Amino acid sequence: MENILLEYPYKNNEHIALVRLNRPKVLNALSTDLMNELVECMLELDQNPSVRVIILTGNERAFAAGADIAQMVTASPIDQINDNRFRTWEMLRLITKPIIAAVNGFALGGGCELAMSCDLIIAGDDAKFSQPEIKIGTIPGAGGTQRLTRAIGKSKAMMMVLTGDMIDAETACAWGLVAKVVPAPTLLQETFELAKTIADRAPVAVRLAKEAVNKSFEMTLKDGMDFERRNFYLTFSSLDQKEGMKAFMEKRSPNYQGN
Ligand code: CO8
Repeated sequence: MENILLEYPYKNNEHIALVRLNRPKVLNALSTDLMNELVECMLELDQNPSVRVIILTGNERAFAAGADIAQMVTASPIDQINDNRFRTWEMLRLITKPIIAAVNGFALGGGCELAMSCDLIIAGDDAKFSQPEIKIGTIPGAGGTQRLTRAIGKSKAMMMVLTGDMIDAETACAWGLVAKVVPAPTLLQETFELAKTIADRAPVAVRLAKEAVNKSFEMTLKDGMDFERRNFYLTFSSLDQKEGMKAFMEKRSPNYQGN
């Protein structure tokens, strides 16, 4: 893999993997090759029973400055259909383990959309978010008009999508796009601490909870409540639920095995 780097186990923690976008010369522009490698890596990590949380990051300057414009500049719609590049983006939805986007620097266009495809975003205080496609004569294509609108509401999403202008990390947090802002140099350490906390929770329940929250984007409230109830019942078939409640009653820490 040339375009991404995998650190696993991350900081000697076998439950946590760090995936780094690695095209620094072009601010991690998301080429087809990069997206293919990213999805392949994510699917493998999802299959690894030891991995409980995945961190996705870029570098200090950029999480990712968007889809690779060089690949699109002369592309026809048919080229894009044949390239089938959205297939990889769709496949990210198959990952069952939590993915935390750790964003320093630019998260623009497809970069912002990739961060939003993760389960939550932690931002360094120098992070910048935008959907700048309008400035280059197109519109978001990987969820920018949909996920952003759900995250920050119609009026603010319209402002971002129609102007293409950037917002800073504090604004992104105040608007609900980002879960937490931390000093940029501490981004990976802070994200690691969060990942460890999630990795300490019952893994089966974590997966079912992720699935249920994501369903809230796709279902009516009634259907979502039904879905949640079924996943709630399902947790009672796990040994981890027995261990979690027993440990509480015995006033000790639970020891979850992920089954
Ligand atoms: N694609 C290709 N190359 C890029 C990209 C990009 N998105 N962004 C930056 N680069 C390259 C630059 O061309 C430059 O290369 P070189 O050194 O060879 O000239 C290098 O990265 C460094 O960039 P700059 O010199 O421009 O650095 P600055 O600090 O001056 O500016 C910016 C940084 C503001 C981030 C600027 O680079 C910029 O505006 N980049 C483009 C941002 C953009 O428009 N992104 C949206 C792209 S379209 C998109 O994402 C649609 C998604 C659709 C779904 C995905 C389908 C696959």
